[in-house]
Amino acid sequence: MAFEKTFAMLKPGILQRRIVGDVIRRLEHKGLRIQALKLMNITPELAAQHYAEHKGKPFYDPLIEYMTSGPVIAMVLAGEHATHQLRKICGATNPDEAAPGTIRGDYSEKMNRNVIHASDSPESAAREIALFFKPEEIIEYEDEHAKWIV
Ligand code: 3AN
Repeated sequence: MAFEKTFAMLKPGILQRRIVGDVIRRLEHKGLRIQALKLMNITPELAAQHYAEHKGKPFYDPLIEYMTSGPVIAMVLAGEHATHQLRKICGATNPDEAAPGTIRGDYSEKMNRNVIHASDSPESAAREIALFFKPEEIIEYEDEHAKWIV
C-alpha cells in the first residue's frame, strides 16, 4: 500500500439531484482526504483531453456533450492506495454490475449517467489532476484523523 493522490469528478446532474453531500460523505467516511475541490464547467477542449482514450468510440460524442452540459465538481483525494479505494467505492462502470452500497450501485441506472468519474490508475490520476488543477490549488495539510484509520 502506498499513500497516493487520486482524482474524482462528480458529473453533471449531481448538483441538481442534490446528492453532492451524500457522495462526498461516502468518500470522507472511507478516510479519503480532500486536498482540492472545485465547482466548474468543463470546456469541450478539456473534456476531449480528459476522455482522449475514448475518441472514436460510439459513446464518445454524447459523452463529451453530456460532460459539458452542466457544472461538475472536480476533486483531488488522497489516502493509502487511494485510486483503488475510490474505484471500489464508486463501483463498476456499468450500473447493472455496480454492487449495492457503491455510489454507482445506489445512484445510477445507465452507463452514460453513472454519477462519478474516478481515475483508473495512479498514472491516470496524475494526468487528470494536472488537467484540472494547478499545483497551488492542491492543499497539503496535517491529517490528524489519518492516524486512527491508517
Ligand atoms: P470509468 O469512468 O468507470 O473509468 P470508462 O473510462 O471506461 O469508465 O468510461 C468513461 C465514461 O464513459 C464512463 N464513466 C461512462 O460515463 C462512459 N461510458 C463508458 N462506456 C460506455 C458505454 N458503453 N456506453 C455509454 N457510455 C459509456
